[in-house]
Amino acid sequence: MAYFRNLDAQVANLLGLLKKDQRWLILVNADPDAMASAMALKRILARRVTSVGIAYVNELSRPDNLAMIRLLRIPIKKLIPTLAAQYDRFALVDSQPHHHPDFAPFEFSIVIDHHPLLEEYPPDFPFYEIRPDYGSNSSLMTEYLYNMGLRPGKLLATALLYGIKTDTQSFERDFNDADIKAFRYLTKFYNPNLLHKITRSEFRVEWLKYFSQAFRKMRILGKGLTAFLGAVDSPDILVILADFFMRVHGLSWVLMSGLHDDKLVVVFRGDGLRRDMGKFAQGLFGDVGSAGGHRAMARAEIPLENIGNQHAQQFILERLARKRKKKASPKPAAE
Ligand SMILES: [Mn+2]
Repeated sequence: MAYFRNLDAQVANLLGLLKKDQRWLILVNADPDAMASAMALKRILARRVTSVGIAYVNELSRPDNLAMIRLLRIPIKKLIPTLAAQYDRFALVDSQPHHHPDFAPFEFSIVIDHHPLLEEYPPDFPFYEIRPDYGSNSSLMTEYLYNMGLRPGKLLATALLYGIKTDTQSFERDFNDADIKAFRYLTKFYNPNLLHKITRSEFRVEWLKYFSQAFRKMRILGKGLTAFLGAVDSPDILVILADFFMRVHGLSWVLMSGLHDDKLVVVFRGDGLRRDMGKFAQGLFGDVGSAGGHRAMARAEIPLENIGNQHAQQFILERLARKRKKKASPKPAAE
């Protein structure tokens, strides 16, 4: 019994598309799983065609993504028309063409993905494999490498392992047996120090000033923590900080707020066990702005004109206090 499922028929179809004089460009909406998948496909295409490039369509700013590109030497470039003009065949991994407007102009010969299939976008490509039951596209690519007798080198194995790790949130989210098998298989080839370095690249130097602000301004309210940061360069920093403080033992919810684009942005994070953050956000700010989300994460955005002359921090604290008082006071006895 082979370790992975047999892909002889698919591999024959895939190889049937390749010709020596072709120049292939692999497109991605870059995240770790997509970049690892592109590296794997490049490995498959290399030496069978004239050249293989990798291009991304989104903004790349997450530190772990940047660390991955640098440490695993991923030759990825921003997609621009002059770059696309150098290629005559196009492939897409970890995405489908309707996922991003910049994919629309291309005619894809290969699509390998694990996102859901939508009825209104039936796949119609010379080669495709779309498997929504897979937790990560990297697992799918690992199966292809294995079936083609291609042993992943240290850098590729580390990339694929990180792809599986991020997409399955270290197997805390949906995954199947192939994801587990691929993960175990790749551990024979990867470099643990590289993986550790990429995993721990979580913050940017420019963000550290916000950490010191948050430590100075934070208030503990029972099992919760809140901090108002004033103006922030990007609301993303509120998300980073909220996730960071959720790692403190004993806290069950965190509320990080700041001002951006004439709005008060409030990011909610919870442990998903007690309070429902979506309802919490709705109850606190639903009357003055957009507010909502899931059990463990939510967000509110309040136009500053809805706050009036009040200081934003005061506005939040008063609403929190009102909520706590309401919760603490016993129900009035029936008359
Ligand atoms: Mn993916």
